[in-house]
Amino acid sequence: MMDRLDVTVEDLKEAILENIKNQFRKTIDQASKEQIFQALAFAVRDIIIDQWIETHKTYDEVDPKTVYYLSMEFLMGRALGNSIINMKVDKVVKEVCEELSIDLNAIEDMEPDPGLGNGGLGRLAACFLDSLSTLEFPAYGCGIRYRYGIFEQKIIDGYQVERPDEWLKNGNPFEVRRDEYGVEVRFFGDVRVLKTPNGRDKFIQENYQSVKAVPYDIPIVGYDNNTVNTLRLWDAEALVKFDLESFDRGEYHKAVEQENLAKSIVEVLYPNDNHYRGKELRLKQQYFFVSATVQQVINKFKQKHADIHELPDKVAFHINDTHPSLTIPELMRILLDEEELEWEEAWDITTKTCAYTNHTIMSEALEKWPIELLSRLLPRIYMIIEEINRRFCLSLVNEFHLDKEQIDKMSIIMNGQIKMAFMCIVGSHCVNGVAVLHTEILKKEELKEFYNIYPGKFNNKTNGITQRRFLLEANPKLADFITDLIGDEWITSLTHIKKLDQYVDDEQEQKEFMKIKYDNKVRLGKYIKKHNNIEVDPRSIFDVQIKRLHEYKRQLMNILHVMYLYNKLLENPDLDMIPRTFIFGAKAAPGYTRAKLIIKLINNVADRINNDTNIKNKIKVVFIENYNVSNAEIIIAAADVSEQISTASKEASGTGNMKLMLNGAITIGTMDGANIEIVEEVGEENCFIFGMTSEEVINLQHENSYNPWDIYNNNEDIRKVVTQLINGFYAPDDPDLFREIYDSLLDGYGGRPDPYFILKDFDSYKEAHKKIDATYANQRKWAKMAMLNTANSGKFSSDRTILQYANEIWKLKKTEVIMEK
Ligand code: T68
Repeated sequence: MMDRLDVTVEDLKEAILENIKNQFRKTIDQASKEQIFQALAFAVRDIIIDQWIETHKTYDEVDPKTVYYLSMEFLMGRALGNSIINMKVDKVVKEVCEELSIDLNAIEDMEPDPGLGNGGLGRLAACFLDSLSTLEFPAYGCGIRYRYGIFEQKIIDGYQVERPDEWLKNGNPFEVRRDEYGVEVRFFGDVRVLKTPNGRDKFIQENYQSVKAVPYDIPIVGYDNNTVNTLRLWDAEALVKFDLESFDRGEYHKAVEQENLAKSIVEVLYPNDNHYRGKELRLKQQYFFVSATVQQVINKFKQKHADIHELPDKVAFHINDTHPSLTIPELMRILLDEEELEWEEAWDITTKTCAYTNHTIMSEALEKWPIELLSRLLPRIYMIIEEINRRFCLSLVNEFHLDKEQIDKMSIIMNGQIKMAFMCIVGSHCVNGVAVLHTEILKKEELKEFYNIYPGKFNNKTNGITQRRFLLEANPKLADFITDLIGDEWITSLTHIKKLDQYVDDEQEQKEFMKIKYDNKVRLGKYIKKHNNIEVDPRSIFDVQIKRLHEYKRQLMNILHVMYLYNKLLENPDLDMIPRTFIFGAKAAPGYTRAKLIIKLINNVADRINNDTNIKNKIKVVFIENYNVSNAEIIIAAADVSEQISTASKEASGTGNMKLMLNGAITIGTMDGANIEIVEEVGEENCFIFGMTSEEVINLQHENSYNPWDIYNNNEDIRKVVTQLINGFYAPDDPDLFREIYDSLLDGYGGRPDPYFILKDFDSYKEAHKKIDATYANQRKWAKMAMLNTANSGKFSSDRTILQYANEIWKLKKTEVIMEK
């Protein structure tokens, strides 16, 4: 057998055997699974490499405009299986594995899951890279090669315990170190201003510390084409390696300092999502990878172009949330201090080159760096930010005729802090939100003052996900089923999946669809048995909430509802209900104590319920340890119900909602983020929508009239559940264990009632769950609804999102790569 890349079974087999021999001095029978993984990964990399080289040769010749997607996070998930699928060598690989008696799944499980991200924002960046390559757009992902990614979560005695994620322990077969592209990045020191003979100010940074940034490139394989783009992750090294000269000059101290600086910068990913903590090291990380990227891009640009004014025609910098916002002053620094442009020209180039995506409206997530810190760490950058702000405030007076109060509200620098989102808006030509509702809230509430003066800058780009990883790879049975019915165009053009519509009433196809779901539930059941030692029944409803643990995402409301159901079953063990398996997967930020306590609560509830034989297995609760991209792929394929229950207005978009919908799970959700657009596509009758709208939430917040005690006093079911948090029902040895949660529901925070309105939405949540039960009883109805969810998920492909970014923001042209034979 031979495929379109001319990879034959014989060639691949030989490559694997050679790799095992040369790298490990073994035969295949002697090799460990880890070694076979390495051998296969290197063989696959060798197949990728020719297309990778050809892609960059093409870019070199065509010189197309290229996007540099700057992100502190890329939550890639495993590369091996994905590359095999995107290169369409999966059949060849399978055959080779059969011939060599290799269990491919077991081998794929040997690959560490590169977790260089926290959650939605990092995974979105990864989906975007897949779509950019598949759509043949010239692109780089630019980020940090963290030694340690997101921590590995252990559950010990019901508590989350964090372990370091040593993903690079055995090396990374997919990365290539590119020493030749190393650049220097400078921190600290002073800025001296010199007057040049022609009267210009020249700014010289002195007494600085510096590190060398060295890129490691990772290939991003497009689906069924020859495009292989690059994820460029920067590593830090000491610039002065204990050289004798510095010893002689008595600079031993400095050499050690630079060594430590380099080591610490790339050491670890900050494990907070939707939360800002003003840590110096975090700011160093941000400037480190931003400066390295911008410097290297300018170097490359200048090799081909004499006129720096053409930069916006060839380069787009995309700022993924404010974390890489220093792109703006760093580009200004290079244009002013190195290219010696005038401020106005430099500013024109910068704003035309940069665009910014906002991912949150929650105030605790907005980055505001203290002046003291930023000006000490990055003295020249701070001067530039001050000048950006001075000119911006001047324009508010002269162009927009605003008064002092209005200007104070909008000033980038205020009260000793620098507001990074404001700088991004001022310094970019384009600002986007990630779902229609989110963008509207930005324009009308959160950033309305900016929208008023720059209405043309704001636009929406609803998030998307890649169907290649989250259907084709994660759910091969459903993928085959779909392809058999309607062909395989959906793989690169997800709107075609709408053709499934014609089968949703077909009893035979409904049965087949449900059989596939059942098989996927059996697969997840085995995973749960292995990891949690819990038996789950694949005939029960698999009700799934998988996402970071955050109060606004309301895992607490979910578990309170489970507690309520359990109370009903204790009252009446014969209660007529379809058995339900509640599945949770969530990491809490290590410093977020309340989130960790909610994990403990879920696990205590699980323990009690799973071991209660009185309730006849009608409820099971499973907390899946260490939720990550790899186990997400197994969970998503097996879900019947998708919990998307954030307090309306708080979830910017959500993307898990899209992955689950695509796999035929039905959403129970609030009218928040992209849920609204999901409802629009699939119809409200094919979801279970409940709770306050964002308008109601925002109004109630403004009125400040919410009183959870009224609900508590008037609703017996709620009172019982809430009381169980403090009467030892779920913590007999320590009845006060969950008191903090009890207090948060009733008394809220520092005198303000619970801003997530859990008790307020509880009843309508409960009703929505009742409807789920009744609907599932009618298997044909359920099957139809589930199929309609899959059929109407076409809008939520990241291919659609990326096409919009490419056409409307970055102005990229598709650049086809043709392989020379
Ligand atoms: C998420 N944000 C949004 N942030 O919460 C989610 N934050 O609604 C949206 O779908 C997704 O972005 C993609 O747009 C995050 O995931 C973070 O992870 C994060 C990390 C560091 C600092 C702040």
